[in-house]
Amino acid sequence: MRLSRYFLPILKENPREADIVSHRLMLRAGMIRQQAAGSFSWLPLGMRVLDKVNRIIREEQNRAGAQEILMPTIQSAELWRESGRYDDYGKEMLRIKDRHERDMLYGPTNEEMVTDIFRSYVRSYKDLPLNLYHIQWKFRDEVRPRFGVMRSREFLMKDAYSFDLDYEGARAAYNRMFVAYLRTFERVGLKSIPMRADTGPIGGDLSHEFIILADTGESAVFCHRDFLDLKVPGEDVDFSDDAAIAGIVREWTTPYAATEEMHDEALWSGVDEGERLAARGIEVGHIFHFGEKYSKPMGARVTGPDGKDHFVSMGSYGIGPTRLIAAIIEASHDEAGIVWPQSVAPFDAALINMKAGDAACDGACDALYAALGAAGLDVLYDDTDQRPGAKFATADLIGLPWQVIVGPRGVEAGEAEIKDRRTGERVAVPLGEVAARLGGTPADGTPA
Ligand code: 5CA
Repeated sequence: MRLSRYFLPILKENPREADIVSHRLMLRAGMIRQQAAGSFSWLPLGMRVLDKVNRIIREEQNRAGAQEILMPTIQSAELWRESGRYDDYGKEMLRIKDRHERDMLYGPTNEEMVTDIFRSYVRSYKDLPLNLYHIQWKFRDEVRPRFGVMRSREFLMKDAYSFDLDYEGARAAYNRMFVAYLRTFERVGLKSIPMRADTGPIGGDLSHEFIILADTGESAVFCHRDFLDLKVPGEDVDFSDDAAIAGIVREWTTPYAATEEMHDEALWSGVDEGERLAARGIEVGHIFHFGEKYSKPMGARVTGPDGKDHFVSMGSYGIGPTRLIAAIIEASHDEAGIVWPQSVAPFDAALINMKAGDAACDGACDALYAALGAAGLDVLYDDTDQRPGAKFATADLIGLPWQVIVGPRGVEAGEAEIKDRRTGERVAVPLGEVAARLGGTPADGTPA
C-alpha cells in the first residue's frame, strides 16, 4: 500500500478527550473515529488490526472445537421474556420498538438467541458437545463509557456458547475455552492471568476473567508472581484429551489470583510477601458456567443415554476484540507511539523513501516494495513528499515492527537501513538482502 493513496488521518496534536494512552494513540494514529459517546468507526489502519485479532480468535476457537455462526444484533424481546432477563437487565439494555410496536432490543449478549437455535434443532445427547460462537457488535448503554474502545457502548464481542449433557461435559467445555483463551491472548502478544470472578447479569456459579496487567486497568487485581513464569500450551495441545486440558486449567488456577470483588484477605495473607503482585488490570475475556439457567426456562433439552430428557448444561465465553486492541496498546507502546506485536501489526513494515522524487531513491524503493511483497510481507510504502523527520514520526507513531529506510547516500552505497521499532536498533543491509532479512522473521518472536 502506498501511503500517498492510503486513508490515514494522523493527528498531530494530542486529542484532549483521551485520558489513557491507548485511546490517545488510536486517535492520533488514525485507527478510529468517535461518532457519539462510546461509539466508534474503525478506519483502515484500525480495521487491519481488528481483522488480524479476529483471525487469531477464530483460529483458536476453531482449534478448541467451537463452530462459527452469525446471529443478528437486533433481538426480539420475547426471547428475553422467556429467560426472565428482559425485566432484569435494566438500563444497560437499549430497548427499541419496531413499526408494529413490537418490543425489540439491541443485543448486549446472546444467551437467549443461541439457546433458541439449539432447542430448535438438537434433540439427542449424541449431538453433544456443541459450542457455537460468533463475532458480532453488541450494545450496552454503559453509565460511563470511557477510555475509547476500552469501555464503549457499541463494541465487538466474540461470544461462544457451549451445550452439554451434564456438569462433567460442561466443565470439560469450560476448560477447553479456558485453554483457548490462554493461547489467544499469548498470540496477540499479551500475558493474561485468569482470575476467579463474579458472574453479574450473565449468572452462574463458575467464572473466570482473563486479566492483562496494566497501570491504567479499571480493576485492582491480586495475584501470585508464579503466573508470570507459567508456560502457555503450544498449538499441539490436544483438545480432545479432557484430562490433559483439565490439568492445564489446574496449573493455571492453583496460584492465588483474584479481582477486587473476589479478593480474600485471609488467602492473600498466606501468599509469601515477596511473591505478591498487587496491580491493576484490564479484563479482556470472561468465561462463565451457568448450567441450566437458560436451558430450563427456555426448554432446551436432549434425550440422554438413559432415554430421559435432560436440560442441557451451558456456559458462555466472551472476548472483546475491540477492547483487546486497546489493551495491546496499553501493554506495548513508548513515548513515540504504538509498538505492535508482529502477529497483529497492521502492516509488517514501513518502507520510508527519504527523498521521494529522486530517481535513484524512487527506483530503489519500487524494487524493495516489489521484493518485500514477493517475500509475503505487507508493506506500507511512504512515497509522500513529507520531510524525513515527519515520515519517521509517522512510522514510529503507527508502530509497524520494521522500518526500511531508503535515502540518497544509502542508495549510492547500495544499502537500506532496517530499524527495529521495538528496540530502535538500526542496521545497514545491502538492498538485495532486505527482503530475505525480514521475510519470516518476527521482530518480537510472537508465535505465528
Ligand atoms: N455473554 C457473556 C460471555 S459471551 C458476556 O457478555 N460476558 S461479558 O459481559 O463479560 O463480556 C465479554 C467481554 O466483552 C469482556 O470480557 C470484554 O472484553 C468485552 N466487553 C464487555 N463490555 C465492554 C465494553 N463496554 N466495551 C468494550 N468491550 C467490552
